[in-house]
Amino acid sequence: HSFLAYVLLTFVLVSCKNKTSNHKADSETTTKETQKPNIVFIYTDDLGYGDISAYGATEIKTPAIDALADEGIAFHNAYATAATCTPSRYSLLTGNYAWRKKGTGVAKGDEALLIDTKRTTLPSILKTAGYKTGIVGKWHLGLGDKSGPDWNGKISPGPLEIGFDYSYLIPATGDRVPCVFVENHHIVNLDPNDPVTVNYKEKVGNWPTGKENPDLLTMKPSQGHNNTIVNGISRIGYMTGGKAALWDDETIPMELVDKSNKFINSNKNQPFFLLLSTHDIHVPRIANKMFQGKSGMGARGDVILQLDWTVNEIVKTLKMQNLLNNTIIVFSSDNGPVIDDGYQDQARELLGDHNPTGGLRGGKYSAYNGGSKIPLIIRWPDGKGKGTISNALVSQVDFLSSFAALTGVKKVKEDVIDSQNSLDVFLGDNTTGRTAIVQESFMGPVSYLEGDWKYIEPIDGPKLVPWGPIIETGFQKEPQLYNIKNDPNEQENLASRFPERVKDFKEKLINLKKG
Ligand code: NG6
Ligand code: CA
Repeated sequence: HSFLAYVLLTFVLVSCKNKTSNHKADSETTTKETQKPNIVFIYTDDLGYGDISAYGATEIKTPAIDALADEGIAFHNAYATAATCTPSRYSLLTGNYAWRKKGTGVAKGDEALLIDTKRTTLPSILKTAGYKTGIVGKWHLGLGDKSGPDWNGKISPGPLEIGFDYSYLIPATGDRVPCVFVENHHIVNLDPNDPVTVNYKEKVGNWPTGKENPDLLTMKPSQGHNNTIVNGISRIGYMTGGKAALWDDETIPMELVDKSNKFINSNKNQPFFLLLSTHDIHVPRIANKMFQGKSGMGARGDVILQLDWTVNEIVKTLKMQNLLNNTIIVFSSDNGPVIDDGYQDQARELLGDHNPTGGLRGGKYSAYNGGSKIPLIIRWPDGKGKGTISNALVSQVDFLSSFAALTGVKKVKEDVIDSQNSLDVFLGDNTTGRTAIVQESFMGPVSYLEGDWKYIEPIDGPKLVPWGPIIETGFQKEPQLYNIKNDPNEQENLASRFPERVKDFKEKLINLKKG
């Protein structure tokens, strides 16, 4: 009756289903007993490998997230495909590395949809397998056709055109305009007499900006972020209009939990896939009153507690609906951590002994492991792998093919190049994992990681992220080679001692890039 029974019976069932359709009672029982497992994927923003107590943080407690690790498998050698949001999300949803497609760096807030609607996607695969598919939260993959989103009309194409049945979105990021939610094809609460205008080149309308009216700010920017002020916070990009539709920064997580709960409740009688893509812990870090000052670590710590609250709320809902024993919960992050990401929120001053990367070199944006090595927890129904740690090499790009296999989709189309079926790894049965993975840094070098070794391609550029978060980029004129088993913090460049390996990895990367 369980999830495991589902896995075993999947193929038997597929072949029996047609034959037994005249035995209605039988087939109903069978379907009920072996209903495909729901998937709730909690995708957090900028949460580092060292940011949660389940991964060794001692200065902050994240009990709800830790419970997922206690009841599931915690992966300690897991990677997002990139060190920023847009490319990592592109990979998760398409099963391909984002560097294969131009223009998939950090997307503007009025970018056109970056995923080709004809492409195979994670939600389209699950839809084929009979799932109801929903996304709630941050999108940041562009909306609309090549002229961009029609904010006051039908905003399309978007998630609904690439395989989601339902969407409730922060269109780009919390720090980018427009500061409104988009439900399916429309801005929520938009008054037609007060249309929204968005511009990423020049000021529109007469709303104050951070640059002209710093006196009006409740939180000042440290880098950029000095365009239109919404709720006392100046953002990236200019907007005017849509007053009734503006979100309230302090209740974004509650809004996202509410929409997630509604999606779960209304789809509980059939398999569903929910991608809950949190705003936390991205900037601007505006914790709800419940969490303000609670971490003792300033806003960045407070929104980690708030994220933990979100996880707890979702688990509570699944429990209440009796769905926990047939739901897979995945918890991960889109890229590594950053301390000062553009607002003076005292993240650095109040950090204390907390180490967001868990000691890894670099951070968000970086080619070093701090950029894309992230926490990944999978809680399987029926306690599969309960409480274990896996050191298998895994990449988020593999969820597409692995969930295809899990849900009985036999063939994934050829437009999916990079996603591999790693289901046995995600289940904890295979402890080796992938042979190799590729990592993308922000406007910088791409790395190739195989076994214990990591190669960073030589590209000249600034050593530190130029606008000021104090993070090493990974740019270097010379090739870099690290033994990440003996030297997990990538301190000793061994490239000149192992020229053969450098040559081999360089060629493998060239071949991979050919596709
Ligand atoms: C950067 C922003 C940063 C953040 C990032 C995207 C500045 C100075 N910095 O350009 O605050 O928004 O883009 O983050 O503007 S991500 O997690 O969505 O990739
Ligand atoms: Ca991010």
